[in-house]
Amino acid sequence: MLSLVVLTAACGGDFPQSSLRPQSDVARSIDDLFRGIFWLAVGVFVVVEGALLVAIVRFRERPGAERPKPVHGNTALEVAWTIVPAVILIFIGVPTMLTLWRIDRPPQGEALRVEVVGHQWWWEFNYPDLGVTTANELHVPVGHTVDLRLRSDDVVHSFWVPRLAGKRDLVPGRENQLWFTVDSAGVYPGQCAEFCGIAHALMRVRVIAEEPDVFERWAELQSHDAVEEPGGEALVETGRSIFFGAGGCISCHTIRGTPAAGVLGPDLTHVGSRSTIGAGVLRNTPTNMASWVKEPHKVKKGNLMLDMGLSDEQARDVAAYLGSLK
Ligand code: HEC
Ligand SMILES: [Cu+2]
Repeated sequence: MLSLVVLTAACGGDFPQSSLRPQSDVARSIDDLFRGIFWLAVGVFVVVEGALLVAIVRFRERPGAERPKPVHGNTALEVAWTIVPAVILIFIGVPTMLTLWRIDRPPQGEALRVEVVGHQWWWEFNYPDLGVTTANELHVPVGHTVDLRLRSDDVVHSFWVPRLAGKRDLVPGRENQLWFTVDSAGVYPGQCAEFCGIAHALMRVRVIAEEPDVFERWAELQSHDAVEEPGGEALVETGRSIFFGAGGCISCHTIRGTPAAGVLGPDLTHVGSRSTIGAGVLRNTPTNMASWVKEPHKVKKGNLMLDMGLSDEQARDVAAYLGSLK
């Protein structure tokens, strides 16, 4: 009894990354397929194990019983156990192929195009029709199909948000496609699902699904250049001058509307509006931002950002500047 309690305790909870709680059209068709095959398998299990139990009980050896007659060469039996599994395979194969074709064809109707670029170890998202570039947090409108075009900048990665779709690889030199339509607003976590180097386990992604009007407001804000309000807070001012000067940050990062145009790291134009830092390893708070810019490798081992040797004060000021980029 106690062990049962312990065992089933693992089954409670929210399961934000369970493919058994689908939240999109594509995820649901995969889940339907899974459930159909699962119940078919349960049927096969019950029949086979039932027959086994009957055989064990009815035909077990009894004192004085005759030796049983061998079934070798029984044509009817052999034909039956060839045909029955073939029929079962048809019941598995046909729905599987239909589902694969359905999710493999291009999205039907209007779809929002997003280019997804995999980098060691973060995600770049470009919305070519909206003029938006962001990282690690993919905003999508609820009820609208999104058409993801996936590429890689370095090695093979795999985009996997279990509640929204199956895995899709990002392969250098080719473009893959993945689409889905999210059912309801919420945050759907996922992660890279193809080993891609030392920080692979820390290459997380969040899909933030919003009602269309909320999404439109977000896209509108994100499409603007960074707002460099003159005469901001003193910390922000100092932070900005470190970012564009001694910090050396502009060799790798872009802040649209400023001279910063580096492309090795995530676009930071609106980094203050993201909820996490470093592909989901930290919540985006001033303190966390300061520890990230001061010692990125303490936070995320092996990542490709350079430690620019900032002091605690400099890191705090740069964090204040980045936090102001909403
Ligand atoms: C050698 C190139 C390089 C330099 C120089 C560099 N960075 Fe980065 N930065 C990166 C890379 C690559 C990442 C992505 C790390 C990851 O998540 O794996 C990153 C990530 C970040 C992030 C997190 C962004 C997000 O959305 O998760 C911030 C903030 C940041 N850098 C700020 C800075 C600041 C401030 C400086 C200057 C002190 C700086 N960077 C210097 C390459 C660089
Ligand atoms: Cu990976």
